Amino acid sequence: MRIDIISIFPEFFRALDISLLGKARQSGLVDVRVHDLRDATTDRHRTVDDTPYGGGAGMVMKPEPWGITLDHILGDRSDVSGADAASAEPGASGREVDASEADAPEADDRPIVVFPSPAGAVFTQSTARRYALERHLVFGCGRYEGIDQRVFEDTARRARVELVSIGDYVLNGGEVAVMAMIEAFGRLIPGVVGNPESLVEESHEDGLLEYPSYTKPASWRGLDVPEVLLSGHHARVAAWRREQQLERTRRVRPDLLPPELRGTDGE
Ligand code: 6GU
Repeated sequence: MRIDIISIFPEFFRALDISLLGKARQSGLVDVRVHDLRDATTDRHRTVDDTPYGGGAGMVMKPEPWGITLDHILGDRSDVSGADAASAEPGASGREVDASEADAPEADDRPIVVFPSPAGAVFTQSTARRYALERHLVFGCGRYEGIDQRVFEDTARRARVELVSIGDYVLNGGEVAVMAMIEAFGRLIPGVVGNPESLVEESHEDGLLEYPSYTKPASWRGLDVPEVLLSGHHARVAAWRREQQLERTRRVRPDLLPPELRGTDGE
């Protein structure tokens, strides 16, 4: 998988050299390239922002450095310029298509360009599963009050554009959000985690929160590991864990449960 990241704080992503994804990069499974948006500026001050048309507080990121950087990452625009880009779809190009191809349009293999934004759709485990199977992801980290809207429109001419939020709170920029997203989907890339079974038993994969875990010693500071876990009775352990998952999810995240499992005595 190839991952490109555009940011005015490229040093931020040095953390990707370590840990799980660092190993995946060394093994050649993942190719991460970080781009400094300011490298695409031409003025002495390497300006990436300007005042908003129509007035208002804050600054808006200028379109030109974004266009130059995205052109570099996505390739030049020869495939969409000239001929009408909107008609560049299977069957509209004048070449012959057989019936099966015309009936079932092929999967969209264009890169996904993700713009982290509190105004985006919320990133979930299902988004992570989807990204983990992509061939090429690009992350465009905005700062200030946002990016000139035309950048999204121009990018959508040659890529799948997604505005994505990591939750209902406001960050100063997209960098931390992108790190969170990469951490979530990176471990789901086939081959990155040694034991794929460790992925299926955790929070959110089955729609419930994780059950509590214990290790030795069996008694610590007067606190005992639940008896059932010492029993060696696999069916009873599995039932206890399921009950714990349900209880925990009911208490802290009832919104994750289907209504019939929700109960009435939440906190
Ligand atoms: Cl993706 N970006 C910013 N700036 N703030 C956020 C966010 C993203 N997700 C939640 N808050």
